[in-house]
Amino acid sequence: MTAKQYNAESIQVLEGLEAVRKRPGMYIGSTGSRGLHHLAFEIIDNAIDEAGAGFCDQIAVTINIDGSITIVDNGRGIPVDIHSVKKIAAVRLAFETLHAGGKFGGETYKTSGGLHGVGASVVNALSVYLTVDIKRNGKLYRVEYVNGGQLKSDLHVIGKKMTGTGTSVVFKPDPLIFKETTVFKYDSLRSRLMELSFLNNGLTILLTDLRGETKTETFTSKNGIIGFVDHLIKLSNVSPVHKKPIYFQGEKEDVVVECAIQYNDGDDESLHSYVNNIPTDEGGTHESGFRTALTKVFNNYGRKNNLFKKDENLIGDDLKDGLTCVLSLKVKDPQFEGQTKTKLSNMEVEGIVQSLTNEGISQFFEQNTSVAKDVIHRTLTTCLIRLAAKKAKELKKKARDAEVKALSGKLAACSGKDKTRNELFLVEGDSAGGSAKMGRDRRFQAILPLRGKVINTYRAKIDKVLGNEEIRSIITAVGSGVGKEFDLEKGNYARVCIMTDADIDGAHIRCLLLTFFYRYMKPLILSGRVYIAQSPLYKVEKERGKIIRYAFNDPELKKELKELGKTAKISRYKGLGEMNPEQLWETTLNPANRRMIQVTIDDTLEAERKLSILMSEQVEPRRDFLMENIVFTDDDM
Ligand code: 0RA
Repeated sequence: MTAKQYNAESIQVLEGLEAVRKRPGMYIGSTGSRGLHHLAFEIIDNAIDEAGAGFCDQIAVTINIDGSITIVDNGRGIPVDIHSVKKIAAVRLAFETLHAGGKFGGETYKTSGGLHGVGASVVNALSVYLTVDIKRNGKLYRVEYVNGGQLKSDLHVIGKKMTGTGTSVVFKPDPLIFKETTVFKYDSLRSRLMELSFLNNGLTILLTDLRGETKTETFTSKNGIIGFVDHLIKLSNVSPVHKKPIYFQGEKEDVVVECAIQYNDGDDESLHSYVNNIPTDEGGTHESGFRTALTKVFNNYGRKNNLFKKDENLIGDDLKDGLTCVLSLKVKDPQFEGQTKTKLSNMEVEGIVQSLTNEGISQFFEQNTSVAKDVIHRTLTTCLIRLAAKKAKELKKKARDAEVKALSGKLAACSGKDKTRNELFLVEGDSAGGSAKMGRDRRFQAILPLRGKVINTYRAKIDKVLGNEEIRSIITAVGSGVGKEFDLEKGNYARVCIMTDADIDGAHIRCLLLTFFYRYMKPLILSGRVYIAQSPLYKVEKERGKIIRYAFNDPELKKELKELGKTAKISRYKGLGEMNPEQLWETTLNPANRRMIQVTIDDTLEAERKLSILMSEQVEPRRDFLMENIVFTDDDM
């Protein structure tokens, strides 16, 4: 640059671009790999805008050996005429001035993309070199910059008698700015370029990588966003439920809407929305207007054509399962909000999209009745599944409520709410149950009398087990559920105590209950919450009841008799029912005196073996086991 070019204008330009170099993050988000690719997308988006305006149908992106990148389009060529006020070429204004008043002068394009719309000057400011070649007016022009936007050669003609028009921009990101990496990733460029080719019908995009072995791909979508939907469906391994995709486009108050929809047999929703080619991952007003209209149109069509039974009605969620959709908008002055600034917030867009969608799909359905039927049936399936699940849930709740109600007639609940203290006693028989109800400490002890025979759960099928009334009462009272769904956390009690008579029937019932817990509520045993209540076998009285002692077994009885002497008249309890409430409290319920045995399983395999002997249908091994392991008194025999 010669000294005379340093006028006030060029000093201003350099100050502007210097600001970008000082705080690049402010302009491109980050100086990592993402920011690096933003540079390329910024230039690509300018070419896309030229295509969107209808003047360009080919864009070529080439990653060069030196790490620079070239973007060529066959558009009109950036204007080269001298600006009347600024006295420099228009192309120079675009590459040297920050926020050059929209893209290349305000009203040129109806809508324009650009990731941040920061402009070509930011790319220039962050490059070690940047060259623009323009074919226009039959000439080839060139302007060159180095070291962050410093003019190396002003716009000059390098070729004459040229045919065609277009623009080529080549730049190499500055490693002083992009310290992490200056390497363009082929795949990052590839996926965005493919997306752009789908979004801009009729546009062909070439991607070439000259680093290493030359690689080239061409992206052309003759079907626009219909091709996009097709591509998405093929990627996700599902099958469409109708052959022809739903498609409509429309324009209202300067908002252009284009949409393609295809329903498939999958469960997921895949909705991709764009505003001016920018993905709106967080949705926004356009998506909500679209969904509202979609639900309304489907319901109207279904009802009008008698596809619904009278109380059937689709809700928004019913339309999501199996939906693959691309919604692309062109909006003049898009406003973005949200975490990642990808949520459209223009309020006027909601109603516009809603009415265009309404019209577009209604019309499409009218002309494609078999597609309409297939689509409505697909969404109706989701609707019916939702209604069935709701009904099942209601029935389940109803059944549970009935169970709790039935139980309330049997269970004497405790008044305290402390689940870490409360105890449930499963008591054999109604009369002992009655005494226990009266004798307990009702603040923390609950009593469930067991009336009938408890089912043998060792061999019975699960539905039979769960159909047994006594078992159901126990499950409901314990409150943790059963089997695979057992959840210890949900339980109502810190202890579940089995309280049966000290005879062979009592032993049998105890065995059946333990088998049930072992099979269907194993964590209850493993967490040490199952107990066996011990009640005394003998009462030893002296001096007309002034002295009362209890013996839990024969050795204890002998000991008491030794202490109290021969005059003590002895009584043997035949069952729990013979004890009055006070005695039952004193001997069996009162935590201060009672002798409870905690049920443990030291060896689950051994427990399995014992259970199989006890519960087997073969009588012999069971009798042998019982004879070996249970001590009977004379009365039992
Ligand atoms: C404004 C006006 C005209 C062309 C362009 C912008 C333009 C910009 C870019 C950026 C990349 N490629 C581009 N191609 C064209 C021309 C207006 C006219 O010819 O009348």
